[in-house]
Amino acid sequence: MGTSVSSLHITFVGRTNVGKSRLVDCIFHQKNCDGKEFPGNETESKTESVRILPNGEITIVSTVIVDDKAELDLTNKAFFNSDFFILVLDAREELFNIETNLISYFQNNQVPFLIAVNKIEFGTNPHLLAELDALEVTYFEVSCKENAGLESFRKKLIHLLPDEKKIN
Ligand SMILES: Nc1nc2c(ncn2[C@@H]2O[C@H](COP(=O)(O)OP(=O)(O)OP(=O)(O)O)[C@@H](O)[C@H]2O)c(=O)[nH]1
Ligand SMILES: [Mg+2]
Repeated sequence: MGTSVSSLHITFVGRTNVGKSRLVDCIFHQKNCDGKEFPGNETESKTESVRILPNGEITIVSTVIVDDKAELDLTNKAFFNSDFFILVLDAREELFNIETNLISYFQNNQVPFLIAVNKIEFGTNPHLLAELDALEVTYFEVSCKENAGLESFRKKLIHLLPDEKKIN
């Protein structure tokens, strides 16, 4: 049984256009995973409050954009202050340095994180999966557009949330 705390902060991080905002919608608002088009393409990182479970406490969810030239900025306290990270990848791509560096950072600092490999209806790049396997990370293959893999992803996320912050 967890104590109820209102400060859980989850950060969705990934390149622009990978589907971070849509994944937030699917996981927390249970919308926009219905095959319809979704406008997408914001240009700024943002933060909102959601309820992760019915009657749950407020959870803060941020989406943070990284690009291929981004460096891992360890002085960015606001970013690293998060309780849980979700790295969102496009199933057609391979890892960029920033993503590999983020994964190493999470692993070396025992930061809880999950990886969502999104847009799998286009086919998944076998090199990407080989890279993820080599790094021994847990990843979920999902499609926000086709509503695939999202329920298992959501269950795993809730299961992995830090114990002391877990919602009753
Ligand atoms: N085909 C397909 N399109 C998707 C999927 N998930 C998201 N999209 C589309 O990809 C585009 C970008 O989605 P967003 O959720 O806005 O991506 P984002 O990572 O938040 O983008 P930024 O905020 O610009 O960094 C939108 O047109 C979405 O509808 C998916 O699983 N399949
Ligand atoms: Mg977005």
